[in-house]
Amino acid sequence: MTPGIARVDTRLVRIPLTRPWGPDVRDLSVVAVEVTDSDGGVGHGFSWTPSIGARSVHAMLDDHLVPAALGREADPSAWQGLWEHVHEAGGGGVTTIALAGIDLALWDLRARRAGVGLPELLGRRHERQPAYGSGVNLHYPLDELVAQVRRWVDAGFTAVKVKVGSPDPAIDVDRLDAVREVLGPDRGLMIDANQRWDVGRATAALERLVRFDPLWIEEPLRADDLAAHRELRARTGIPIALGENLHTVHRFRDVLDAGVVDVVQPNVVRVGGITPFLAIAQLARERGVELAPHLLPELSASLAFALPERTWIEDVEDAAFAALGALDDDPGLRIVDGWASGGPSLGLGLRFRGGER
Ligand code: SMN
Ligand code: MG
Repeated sequence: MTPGIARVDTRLVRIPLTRPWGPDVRDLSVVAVEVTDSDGGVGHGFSWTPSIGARSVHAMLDDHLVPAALGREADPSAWQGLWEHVHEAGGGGVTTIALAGIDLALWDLRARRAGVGLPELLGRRHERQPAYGSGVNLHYPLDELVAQVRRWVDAGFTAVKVKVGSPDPAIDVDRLDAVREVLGPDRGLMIDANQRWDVGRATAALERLVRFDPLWIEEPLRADDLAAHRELRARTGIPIALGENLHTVHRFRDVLDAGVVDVVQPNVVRVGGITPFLAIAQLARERGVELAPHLLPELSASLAFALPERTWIEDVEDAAFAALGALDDDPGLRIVDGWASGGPSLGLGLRFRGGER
């Protein structure tokens, strides 16, 4: 019989970024979640939010999810009941980000009980997956952007992602000119507008940026606006990537049904953990749409090693938890010459240092 959830501890951890993501984004926040089962087994998970809502996520856990979790089976099958319990506060967002902490801890516990790392628990199919260099760099002056792209080329990446959506679209053209020159014609270039455009601006911008041959345009529009995506889909042939701001399998189904997305990018924490992430990956596979997990390379790679398809891993420069010194031990992920390999030998391999209750 599966043991029950006997105890859940949560800690808010602030992690300074060595390379800030903007003038007001100088650290990341994680809520570390530790689940103890009735046999004394311990699983480690986390919720994550870069700049908005860390204390809300912490409170959602402590006030609602932890009390509702106690006594349930210490197994990821607890997910649906916990989601229904907090749904009144929203089907996705703070609720799912918080729920991820418990879901990840329960997967960690399952892998620890089995004595294996997450890729092996899920059934490893790949020793390596391709990784791309990525940066939160719209605020970088041109010389810093070019230097960053040089570092990625020197590190062996065959594809990189840069931000677009400058107030003056001519600036994006100048920046991509400089980036393409460093990359040469054969390396892949992804561009990410982080929801900054409306349909008119996106159409005009993409007409000018199409000559840089982007592998995808990411979040050209507000992620919530399905009608706008339908319009833009009819106006550009550039593949559209989105998903880092969708929170449920239902919203992923909506964008897939509408035919407006070429690459789906669930963030494993924002969607509520591994349980819903696997359902979204399955759905994308059924629809023949590419999957590229958003951020969190240590965890995303563990999942990608067990998926049947080739899957891009996003490596935001100097932002991996291990590189930021946030972890108790080495999660085992290696990113070398544009390939992610390795992975944790036990559980998720992600136990965070420090933090406050
Ligand atoms: C991004 C989003 C949130 C935090 C860092 C970076 C970005 C990406 O949109 O896709 O990398
Ligand atoms: Mg993005």
